[in-house]
Amino acid sequence: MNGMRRGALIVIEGVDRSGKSTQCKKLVDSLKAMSVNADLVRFPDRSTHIGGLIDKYLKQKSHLCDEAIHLMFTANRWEKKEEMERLLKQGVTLVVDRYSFSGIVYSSIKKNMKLHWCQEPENGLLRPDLVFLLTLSENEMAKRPNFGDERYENTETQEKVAKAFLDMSREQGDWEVVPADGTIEDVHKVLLERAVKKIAEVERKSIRNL
Ligand code: DGP
Ligand code: NA
Ligand code: NA
Repeated sequence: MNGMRRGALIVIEGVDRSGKSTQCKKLVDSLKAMSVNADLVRFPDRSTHIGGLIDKYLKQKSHLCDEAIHLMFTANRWEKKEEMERLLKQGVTLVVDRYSFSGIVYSSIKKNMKLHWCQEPENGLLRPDLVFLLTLSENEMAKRPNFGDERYENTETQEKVAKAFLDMSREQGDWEVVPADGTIEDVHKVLLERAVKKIAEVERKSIRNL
């Protein structure tokens, strides 16, 4: 590497309504306030052509078979890879609202979709330096019933998603499971502290792939 410090790739994962989007925004804001160069990325990115197809699928305005939509979500990450890598190399820390792990989890809980098959097209995307998995207790999940009308927004799916994320967290390094029942501020403090440490740790390390 040249003398430049690279940014860190930090991902936040979790079930719907676990507070990911709120925490991602707060993390970026706090990092910026500390003069850390940081940016928010979110998946799916519904603003691209592929993202538009995903949006229609999620709003149940179109049908796609499980394999086809899986590859759409993956392609939506691939189409951002070059830009993300360029920003990281320029020293920008990226805070990412959902990533490949959502891709693998939301697909592999479907009947006839094998975990290995779901994992394969994610290989070669940028490997996060740190993944926060926000978890909710069953009690707290029941208290956040404000589902919208989108495809996966139902209790049965979300329970499967929560379990699949936890199973996945046991097999990976660089994951931090963060109980997210607490207040927005409490959760934020934990994320900020870990993120700041990680940013310093990886600034001279090379960027890896999944
Ligand atoms: P969000 O905008 O974060 O609320 O995500 C929209 C929905 O899409 C949410 O229910 C989770 C789901 N989702 C996110 N990423 C993927 C993915 O890569 N694959 C699949 N199948 N679903 C995903
Ligand atoms: Na959602
Ligand atoms: Na399956």
